[in-house]
Parts: sequence; structure tokens; C-alpha cells
Amino acid sequence: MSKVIRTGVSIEEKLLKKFDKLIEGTYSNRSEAIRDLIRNKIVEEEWLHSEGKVIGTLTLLYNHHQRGLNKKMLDIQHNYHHIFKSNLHLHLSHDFCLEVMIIEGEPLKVQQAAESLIGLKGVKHGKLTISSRGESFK
Ligand code: NI
Repeated sequence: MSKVIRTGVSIEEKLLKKFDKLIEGTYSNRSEAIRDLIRNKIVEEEWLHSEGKVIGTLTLLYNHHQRGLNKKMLDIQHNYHHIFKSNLHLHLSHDFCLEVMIIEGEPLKVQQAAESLIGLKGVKHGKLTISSRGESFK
């Protein structure tokens, strides 16, 4: 672990109160919340400017009764078979399925594949989260 440095940040009282309310119950202290925000920003920048492969997860909530949806989802995954690494499927309720996919590949391809799945009729919510290979946090 690298050396920890204490630093001061000037911030409007109103904004800080909003932030404290936001992190209440999630973070044990303000420093950890700010560190997480900084890490997220670093990961985001890494991903946007990455020339190599990126890795992340795509979470999809969908209605499995939607006509043709399962086939369309499979077709897209086979079209991008080199980037879809693993799936976790949960039969959430009578109507809905939750699927989490691990995807790895060139940023543009990952984004295209994710958007084509998220955009399918019957997909109620979709979120692509790009993570990091950890090189920036050594
Ligand atoms: Ni299911």
C-alpha cells in the first residue's frame, strides 16, 4: 500500500451537506467516499482512452415473455462471441430475468455489443460497468 497523504479540500457547505447525506449508511467516513469517487474517475478515464482491452460487466433486466428476445440476445452474444466471457442468469420472478455478463474486448466493440443488447425490446434496464485490470492501483 502506498503512503497516505492528508489533504484539505475547499467545498461549499450546502454541497458538502448533500454529499454527506448521499453517502450516509454506505461509507463509514467521508474520506473513503471521496477516495472511491477518485478511483471511479480514474477507471472511467482509463476506459475512455484505453487502446487495449477493457473488462467489465453488463447487467440486463428483461421480460423473458417478450417474443423473440431470447433468440436476439443469443444472436448478439454469438456475433460478439470473442468478448462475452461468462454469464450469470437469475430467474428473478414469473416475468423477469436478470442477467450479468462479463465482457472483455476493445472499448468500441464492448460498447457496441452492450448497446445492442440494452436497446432490445423487452430489456427494461441495462447497465454497462467498465472496471479496471488494477494496474493503476498497484
Ligand atoms: Ni430466466
